[in-house]
Amino acid sequence: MITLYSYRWVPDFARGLVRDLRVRWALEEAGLDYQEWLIGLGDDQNSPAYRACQPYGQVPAYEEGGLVLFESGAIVLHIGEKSEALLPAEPKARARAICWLFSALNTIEPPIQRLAEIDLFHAEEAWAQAMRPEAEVWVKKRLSELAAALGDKPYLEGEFTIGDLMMATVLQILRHTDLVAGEPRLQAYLERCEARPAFQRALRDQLASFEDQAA
Ligand SMILES: N[C@@H](CCC(=O)N[C@@H](CS)C(=O)NCC(=O)O)C(=O)O
Repeated sequence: MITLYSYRWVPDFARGLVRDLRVRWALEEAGLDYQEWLIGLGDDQNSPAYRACQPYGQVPAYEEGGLVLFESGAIVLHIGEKSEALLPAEPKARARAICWLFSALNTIEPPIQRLAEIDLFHAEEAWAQAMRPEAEVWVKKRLSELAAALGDKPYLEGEFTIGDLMMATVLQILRHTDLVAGEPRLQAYLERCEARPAFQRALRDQLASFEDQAA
């Protein structure tokens, strides 16, 4: 049985964004069952047992038959290798899908994460207010370039892959802004990804895990 480590509770602004959602979504697309192992912020993250799974005390972590993985990109790639619903079998198409997975994590997520940290954690601080305009310029530049690469295709390579899964979850980090809406093709792309039944199940289950604990 696959075990997915995620948080028992997070503040409202993070619900639906915590990166275990990427893993839940991949598992749903692949049709694989899993069990949740919910950890608390603080002591559980810092316990030696959890650090053995995830060296930085973050989520997600993943265990399957004695294999322990961390980093959402590595986990989603591992799941992708089990299902052509996520990674095409044809070698060039497969390599392109992996290319987009890395692009989401290495080129698109860093400027988006920087802007989100300014807005969500440091909005009142002078250094953040000074940096924000430049941070937004970089996000807009990358979104515009991404929209151009997407063009009129439904997904980045035509068919849905792990590259789209990761890109959509990265774009979601901007949900507190109107920056994605500023690129209508990207907005439609994100809505297309989010309309997938597998995404809806993954989101429902992440949110339910928080609600269960609050009950
Ligand atoms: N690069 C990691 C980032 C994981 C990450 O940032 N997880 C957040 C939740 S979305 C977390 O656990 N933050 C708490 C911390 O860093 O201590 C991945 O993609 O898995």
